[in-house]
This record gives sequence, structure tokens and C-alpha cells, in this order.
Amino acid sequence: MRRNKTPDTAFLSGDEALAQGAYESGLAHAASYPGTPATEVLEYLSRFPDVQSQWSVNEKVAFEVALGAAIAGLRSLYASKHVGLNVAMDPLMTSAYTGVNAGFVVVVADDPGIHSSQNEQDTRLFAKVAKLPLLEPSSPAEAKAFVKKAFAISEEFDTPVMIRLTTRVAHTKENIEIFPRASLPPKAFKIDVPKYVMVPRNAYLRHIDLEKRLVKLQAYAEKTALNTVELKTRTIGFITAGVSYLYVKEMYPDASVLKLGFSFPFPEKRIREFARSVKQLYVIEEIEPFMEEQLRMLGIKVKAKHPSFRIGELRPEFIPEIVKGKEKREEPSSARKPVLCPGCPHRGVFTVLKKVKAVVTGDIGCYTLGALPPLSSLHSCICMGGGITFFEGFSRGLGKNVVGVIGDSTFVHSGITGLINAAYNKVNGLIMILDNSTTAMTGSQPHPATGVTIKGEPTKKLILEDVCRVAGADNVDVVNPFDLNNLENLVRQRMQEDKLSVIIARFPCRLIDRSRQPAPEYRQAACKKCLLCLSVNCPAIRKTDDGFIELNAAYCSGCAVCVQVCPAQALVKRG
Ligand SMILES: Cc1ncc(C[n+]2csc(CCOP(=O)(O)OP(=O)(O)O)c2C)c(N)n1
Repeated sequence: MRRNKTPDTAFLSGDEALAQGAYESGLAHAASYPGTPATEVLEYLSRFPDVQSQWSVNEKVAFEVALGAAIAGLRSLYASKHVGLNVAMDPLMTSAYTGVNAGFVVVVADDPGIHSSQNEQDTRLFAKVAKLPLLEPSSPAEAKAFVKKAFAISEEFDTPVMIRLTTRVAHTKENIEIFPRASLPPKAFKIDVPKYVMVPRNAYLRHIDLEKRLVKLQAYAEKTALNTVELKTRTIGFITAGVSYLYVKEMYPDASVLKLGFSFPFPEKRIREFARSVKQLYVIEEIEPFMEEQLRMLGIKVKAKHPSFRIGELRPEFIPEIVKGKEKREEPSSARKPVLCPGCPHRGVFTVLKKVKAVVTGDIGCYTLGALPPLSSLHSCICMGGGITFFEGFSRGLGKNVVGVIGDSTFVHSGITGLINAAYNKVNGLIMILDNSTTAMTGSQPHPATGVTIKGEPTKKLILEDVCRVAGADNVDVVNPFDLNNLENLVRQRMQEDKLSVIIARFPCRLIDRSRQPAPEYRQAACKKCLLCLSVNCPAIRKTDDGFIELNAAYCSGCAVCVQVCPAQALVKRG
């Protein structure tokens, strides 16, 4: 029981604050597939016993499960990164037609600047395409307040509501007030075939309703407190949204600002009114000219960023440049080059694939780092699941020299269908599943092949080798990726056969199993300075000024990949 009237506070990120707000709103169900910068939304929610939370196998599944729960009467939430929403586009588009029952909030986190993604798309455009209301918080505190509003809007207008975060909002932290949870009984579910069965006639009629709903939502946008006007000097005014608002405030504290917290549908009248009240109007937004185009369509005279600023993250110091009409100056990246961890089980696989000179169709996970020199042995990466489907496409053009590579989490996400397709369409060759028993890239989340739920409870475990066999693989081998000789022999053999083969290279990620072997002994007298040990790109080995090498025993996990590539036996396994 609280002893005084001061609310409790917690230091939360935007993702966590949003999750806390959803929890306080009586959220009963949440589904997601991990993806930076949205992962922490579900991780935070999973701690609450009274929220049914799940890692789904992929975003389409997550979206449908969460929407289904909302239609069944539970306040429900979906969360993913921007590219995750691409996977869920099919149900997203039609969910605008069916509407919801209990509130349904679709949280999407964009990644301007591409810190950890395969592209830089702007999800606000999707809200327009899907005809769904869009909320854009600018801070963790707003993320919390806005999600509460989003549930109310969802139920008032019978629609999914999208909340768009960006990396800076999702990952910034601030002190957030914590309040008790609303206790909400589930909403009654009524069978309603015209509303929930989207056959052509029903869908046509629902489309009419959707257009009427948009008109009502636009009227709402005109009066909602989610959109705010700060009138200060009239010489300069900004229309902005999301984190760009904070940048505008930092650089132009005396300017007038119209901040669109509810940025679609567009509050036309309010914008015209604001435009009339300032002498020079600017629109400041990250990535696409989403607001800019709408303002121009309304015939409003506005200055906007040079198209070069559509690429990459906005930064406060860019705003005066935009105001002056300048182009963006590209700065050389000083970012540290990413590298596989010492002892990463993926290292041995790419060492072997480089040796056999395979063309490797890759996928998205830690193993994508196999593309970087000196490993340089992954040659395509477009989207999740592509490691297998590109293997099929590449094989059709290049024959037996192609190897497809995919991680365990990604295989479950969208690799299984590709394998079925390859088998069904009579493709032969080698696919490798790099099974480190976790979703390492996004911070070690469990998935069906780990046999553990998001809440850490044991569950039915998906056996990958069984899945591969029933999908149509002729050979399925499970190997230790640290035994390079054995792996190389098997890879060469399977690449030559007229069979569809899967090799599962299985060894747990170092971040989930931190056990280690002693670092190898380095016998400098035997070293021929060939530096082949550096070709495995391990952070525990470095070249010294005199051309020898140095092993950092604090980093080394004793995986002995370097030992196996050393022709002079200067690196020797201990024990
Ligand atoms: C459509 C989509 N959803 C989510 C992500 C975020 N993401 C990137 S890789 C990955 C899975 C990595 O797990 P796994 O394939 O097992 O490889 P590991 O990192 O463990 O080596 C995820 C979830 C993404 N890039 N695209």
C-alpha cells in the first residue's frame, strides 16, 4: 500500500514506459517478435503475471494473435521494429476494415540512421496506406501517456491505433511516474460475420465504414490535446512531431511550434490556423517528407529540409542547416567495426565456408557479420528468411557452389517455408542452420526451438532436425561448429551430392553459456608470422609491432578455432 501521495517513479526507457502505460491501461495480452529498437516493450511486459505475453514465431503471427485477442475482448498490444511490420502487413491492412472490439495498439519502432536494421523505412507512411490513426510520442513520458490515449481512441473509434517510436524515443530513459493498473473486465464478444469475415461483399461495406471513420478521426485530430500549439515569436514557426520536436525546442527555444502527437489523419484546420499565425513556416521531421507532402497538398507555403536530409538520423545541429536551406554534409563514420564475439560458434562456420570458396546466401542475425573482412564469406542479406530462398534462387543460376545460411531463430521465423519450397521445387544443395540456441542479435530471447517461453517457463520444444526432415531435406546432420576438419569434410561432401541437405551447426551462444576452456598456448618460436590466425577475425588475437601475435587471455574463450587454422602449430590447445 502506498504511504504518501507522491507516486512511485522508475527510470524507464521509451519502450519500457510505453509498456508500463499499457499495463496501467489494463492491457491483458501482448505479442511480438524481437527487433531493435522495440524489443524491450515485450521484455518489460513479460514480468507481469496478469498480462498474457508472448514471443511469437514472427511478426505476422504476433499481429494476428494480438488482434484476435482484442476482437475476443482483451485490451491487446502488438510491438515490432519497422521491418517487422512489413511481415505483418497482410493482417495490418485488413485489420483497419474489421476494426477491433477491446482496444488494440500497434507499436512500431523505426530506426533512423540504420543503427541495427536492414533499411531505414518510415512507418508513418504505413499508417496512411492502412488508414489507421497514428500517434508519435517525443519522449518516454509521452510514450506512456500516449499509449493510454491510444487504447481509448482504439475503443472509441473501433480501430487499431498505431504508435510510432524511433530509436531515440525507444531507448532514451527518464524518470516515469508509476500508477496502479486499471481493472477492466473483458469486453463482450459478439459473433458478427459482416464485421469479421472479410469476403468481398463484407469487405466492400467495411471499406465504406473505414472511410467514414477516417473523417471522424480527422475531426478528432482537430481537437485532441495530443496536438499542441506553443505560440511564441511569430517570425518563425515549426510544425514537427516525435523526437524532432525536442530538437526544435533545443535549437529554437523562442520559436512557435505546432507539435503533432496525433499525426495522421492530419488536423487540417489547426495547421492552416498555425500557418497563418507565423511569418515563416518550417516543417521538421525525420526521414520521409510525410508531413511536408501533406502540407504542400493543402497548398500551405512551407519550407522543408533538403532531400539529402531524408537519409539518416536527424540531429539538433542539423536544424539550423535545414532552416538555411543547406544540403546535408555526409560525415565519415567513426563507428567501431562490429565483430563476432570471441568464442562465437559462427566463426568456425565462416572459416570453413571461406575455405571451400562457397557463394553464401546469408540472412539476418549475428552471423551476418560473416560478410565483413577478413571472413568475407557471406554474400547476400536482404530480409529474414532470405538465407534459404536466396539459396534456391542463387542455386538456379550458379549451381552447386551455393550454400544458404540462416540462424535458428530466423529459421523458425521465416526459414521453414523456404526449405519446404526448395524441397517441393526439387532444389539440391546445402543449407546450414547456425543454431546457437537463442536469438542472439537482439539480446538473447528464447524461441520455439529453445523450449522456453518469454516468461522463462519450459514449453514444447521444436526439434529443428525433425522439422528439416519433414520439410523435405534428404540429409540432416547435426555438427559441432568448432570441429573445423569434420565440418569442412561434411560441407564439401554435401555440396557435391545431388540431394537437398541441411547441416545444423549447433553450439550455444557465448552469452547464454559462458563456460570457457583455457586460452591456447602461443609458442612464438614456432610462429612463421603467416597471420592466418588473424583471418578468423577474433577480438582476442592481435598482431604485434614485430609481426608476431598476442593472445588476450581475458577475452579468449578457448574455442580453438585459431589453433585449427595455424599451420605452424604455434598455437597449441592446453589441457
Ligand atoms: C523482419 C525482422 N524482424 C526482426 C528483426 C530483428 N532481428 C534481426 S536478426 C534476428 C534474429 C537473430 O537470431 P538468429 O537467426 O537465431 O541469429 P543469431 O543472432 O542468434 O546468430 C532478429 C530478431 C529483423 N531484422 N527483421
